[in-house]
Amino acid sequence: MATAVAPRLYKNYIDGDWTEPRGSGAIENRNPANSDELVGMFPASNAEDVAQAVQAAAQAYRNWRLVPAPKRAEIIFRAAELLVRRKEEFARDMTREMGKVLAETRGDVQEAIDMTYYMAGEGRRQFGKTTPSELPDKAAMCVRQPLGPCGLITPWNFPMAIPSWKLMPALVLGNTAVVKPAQETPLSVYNLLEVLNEAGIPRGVVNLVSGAGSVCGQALLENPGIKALSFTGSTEVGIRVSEVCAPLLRPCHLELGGKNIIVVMDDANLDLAVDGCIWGGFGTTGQRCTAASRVGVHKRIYREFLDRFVARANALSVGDGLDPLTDMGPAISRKQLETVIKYVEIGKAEGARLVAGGHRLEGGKYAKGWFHQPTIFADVTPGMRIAQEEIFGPVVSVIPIDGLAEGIEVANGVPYGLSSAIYTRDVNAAFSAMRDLHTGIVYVNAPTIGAETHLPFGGTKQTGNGHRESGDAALDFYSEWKTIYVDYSDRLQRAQIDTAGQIN
Ligand code: UN1
Repeated sequence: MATAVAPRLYKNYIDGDWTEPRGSGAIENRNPANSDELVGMFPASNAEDVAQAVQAAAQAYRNWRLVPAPKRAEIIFRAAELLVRRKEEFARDMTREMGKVLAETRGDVQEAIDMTYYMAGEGRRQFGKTTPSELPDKAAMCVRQPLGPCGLITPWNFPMAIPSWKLMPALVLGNTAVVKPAQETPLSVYNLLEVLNEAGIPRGVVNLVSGAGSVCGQALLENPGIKALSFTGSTEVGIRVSEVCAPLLRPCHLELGGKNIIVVMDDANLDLAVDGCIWGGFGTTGQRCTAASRVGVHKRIYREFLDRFVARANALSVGDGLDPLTDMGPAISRKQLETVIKYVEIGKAEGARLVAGGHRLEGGKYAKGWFHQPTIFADVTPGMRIAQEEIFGPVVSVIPIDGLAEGIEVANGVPYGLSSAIYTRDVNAAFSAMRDLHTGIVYVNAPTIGAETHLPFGGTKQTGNGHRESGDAALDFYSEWKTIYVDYSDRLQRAQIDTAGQIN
């Protein structure tokens, strides 16, 4: 049944006010588990809205950069406390707009809480360096300084966690920000900004403009007032983002695709490995950049592993993420579901053996949503498209391997390098894998998902452009070093030329 009450109309958040968009029209936010449910109507912001938000961020930057970092941190700390208080409400909102199960949306809000507390702590840890100068009566030091208004373009799969990864380090360092959320999941970013507002963030320090990537995202990207840009999304769009940033010489952080693998060795604890492959492959309906979309299994245990893996996948309960009995929710959209269906066809045509799932779920409780069965292909060869390309859905390719060397070769033989994992009880194999897996994140005896906020997050090769977010690595992206020399000798001292400080 269609919603009877008028849907709530959301606004942008610009210069401390919930602001009517200038762009005409609005974008529907519908529940992917039930397309009849309209979660809300969100602004279809245009370049004018974006310009207004960037202007507010530029204006606010003048004062915010001068607020002492521990004071900035107090506001961020209060925001974390408000997130704790509203966790359940925000998790429910997120399941309704994004589809993943409640346990996972609670985890997503928790990840935002963790990052917010962590960055609040950083407010009292903005240590620079001091070092003796090579000349007498001269001091030398360096301090972090903020960059200015940052443009943050965030994805739909971690609708609150990833925006917090970008926002909190930017803010604590004294930057201001304009956030453009994915058009599928603006409500979670709206909720995040609501708590920052309530926590007392000054006007203009954070701004939110909702809209389509092609209009609103593009305008944010092209606005010269933006001094640093962070984008999480596809490799294809990421390349375009970096092309726009390059001639502006604007720092740009990209977090892009993945084709992550779990390598299961013949000495692995098989129950543990199967648990990990189910969680890594089908958690978040496979819609994580870190999802384990490939599993490389040692030939000696291949059959046994496959039997157990298939049985567990078939037993997963697919449905509405708000139902506590659901293990796996829908795809985010019809388009994403169509991509999954397309790749299942590709896999079959390539000669991979379909051993679980393979179909869209329709009718009954599935009639109004974008549901797909957990799907496993066996006997996949490493060069097949289903083993090379990011699918972003519940499809796992199982590849037989004959030992560690081949496992690592297969693992590294893809264009991406985000996350990888190995299950083994052999310490030599584990340490070799830790050294040789060419990914930004490596797990031993745990699946490819589950990164924690206080460590660097990001990947090699086509997964990014060398930067990392999360952890203290985030501080490096959202600041630049300023080196300061103070000469208190009262005379001209020439570095590298004068030798007054020399012994002898
Ligand atoms: C993503 O998939 O884009 O490590 C982020 C994880 C989560 C974050 C995933 N903490 O799986």
